[in-house]
Amino acid sequence: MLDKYKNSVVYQIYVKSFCDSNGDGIGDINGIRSKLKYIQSLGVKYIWVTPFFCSPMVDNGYDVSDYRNVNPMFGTMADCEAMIKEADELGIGLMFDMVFNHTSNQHEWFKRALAGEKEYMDYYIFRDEKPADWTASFGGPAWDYVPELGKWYLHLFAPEQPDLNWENPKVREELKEVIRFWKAKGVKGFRFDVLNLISKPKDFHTEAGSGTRFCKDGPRVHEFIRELVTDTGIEDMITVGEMASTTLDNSIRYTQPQNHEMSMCFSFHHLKVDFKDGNKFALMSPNLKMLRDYFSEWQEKMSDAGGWNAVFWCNHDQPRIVSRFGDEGQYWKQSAKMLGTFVHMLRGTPYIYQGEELGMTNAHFTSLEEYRDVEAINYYHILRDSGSSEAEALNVLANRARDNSRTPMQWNSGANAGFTSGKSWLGIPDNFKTINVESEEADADSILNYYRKLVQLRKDYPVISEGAIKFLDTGNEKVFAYQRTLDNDKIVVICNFSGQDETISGIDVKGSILIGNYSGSHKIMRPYEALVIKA
Ligand code: TEU
Ligand code: CA
Repeated sequence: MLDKYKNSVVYQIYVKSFCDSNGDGIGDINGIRSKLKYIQSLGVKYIWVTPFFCSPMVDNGYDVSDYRNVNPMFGTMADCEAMIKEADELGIGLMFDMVFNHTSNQHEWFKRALAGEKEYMDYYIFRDEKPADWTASFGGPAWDYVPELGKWYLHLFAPEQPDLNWENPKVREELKEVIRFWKAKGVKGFRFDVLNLISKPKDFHTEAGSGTRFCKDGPRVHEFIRELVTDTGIEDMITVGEMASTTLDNSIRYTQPQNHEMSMCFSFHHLKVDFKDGNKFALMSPNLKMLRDYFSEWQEKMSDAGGWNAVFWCNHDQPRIVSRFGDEGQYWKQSAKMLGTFVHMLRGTPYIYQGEELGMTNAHFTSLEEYRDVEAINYYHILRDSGSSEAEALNVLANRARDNSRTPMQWNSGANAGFTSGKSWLGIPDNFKTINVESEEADADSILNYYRKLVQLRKDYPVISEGAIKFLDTGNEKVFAYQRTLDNDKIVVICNFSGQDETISGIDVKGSILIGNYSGSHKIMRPYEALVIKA
């Protein structure tokens, strides 16, 4: 069953920013339907659609107020059913995004809890006393007081996102019903939001600190996931758990097929190598040694243990990778292709985030008013309150804000990049005039056409989809290399993560070039050069 995914690639769509079909400046389901043929042309097998369910949109849909109804902002249930059907006819399975760690505070369950109904108070995590001064992911306290009840409730994210109490069997049954509902409608897989936070510690740590840190990989997390998967019969579907700050040992357990938990999981250690002192909102250049060591350890040990990685650079929470680890200037095309090659030749299931296949960049916003994300706006004020100047705070946001990945998909060089005929909910970087689907379709050497080749190689070569992996020593910290082997087949992947010529040693492989981002091959690795050699 897992094998179905070993040669697949998943395309992630952030609904609000993909394509607007009705001119209100907001992406929607019918916009996705209008682009299904484009998505099919990439060669991907699944589409992960971020939440479009009823929500007050405090966290852009990750605050769900009704799991079984479509937010009118994005369309109707009929539109949703048509999207599932039309994608299926094109051989593409839909993966819906289940936010089961918390609901919106506008969910019926939380409203009834606030009204003092004991049954529904037990759907959430209320305490008479505040257990500790935990901080929430978006800043501020993680425990909020409800005077009418004389109790505190836990929210690891925004105050409008109260955490669900998974210890309560009624909560688990409610969520299983949601899965069964969408499975019956033909959904082919699920992404589970912050899945490793659902099992809270028996006794809440009293020390202060990040609430998430105290709740990750909790005591019953594996039991709860296995129960959710087996009771809803989704073992044979593609499932992926987003695992905030998880460990390698847990990732192995989450994804070993015999455990009936997830097909695969997202971990984020590779996207923290530019966090100064582990702080997302403190800038430093990426530590390439840490980056390589992370991939080497996780890829090899997950492979040895029979686990399975989701492999990716981008999503709707992360800055654009070409701006972050690549180059927006002279080596824009080469660096975007190198980053794509590095991920797509790895062992695991690759994810392409909308616009990554074009080399879309960060937003380059220059004022707070341009930002929309709750996390970005909160941290602007946190930075200013802790002494940063406006310019320093805006520079941090320009590099780290989640809005960077949420600017509209750039379809063409026309008004609003072809995203909407109205006023876009979020700004669009000026480079849409050259970085867009239409111009890259016309360029045989574009990043778009290079990504199409990467996706096809995974289908054509079992050594890529199934092979063992071993990282190689290049004698140069800025140049990563690994080999993939399967029976007598072997490929060697060499990627230069720097913008300079780099020499390597110790790698002497003869063979044909399967794919590369420069013509021919040289003794040295050119700036951001990627080379895949079929030995
Ligand atoms: O993200 C989980 C999470 O930890 C994010 O806060 C992310 O790691 C962080 O923003 C990176 O700096 C998931 C969803 O992907 C995110 O969009 C939601 O805001 C969050 O959960 C709460 O549902
Ligand atoms: Ca719309």
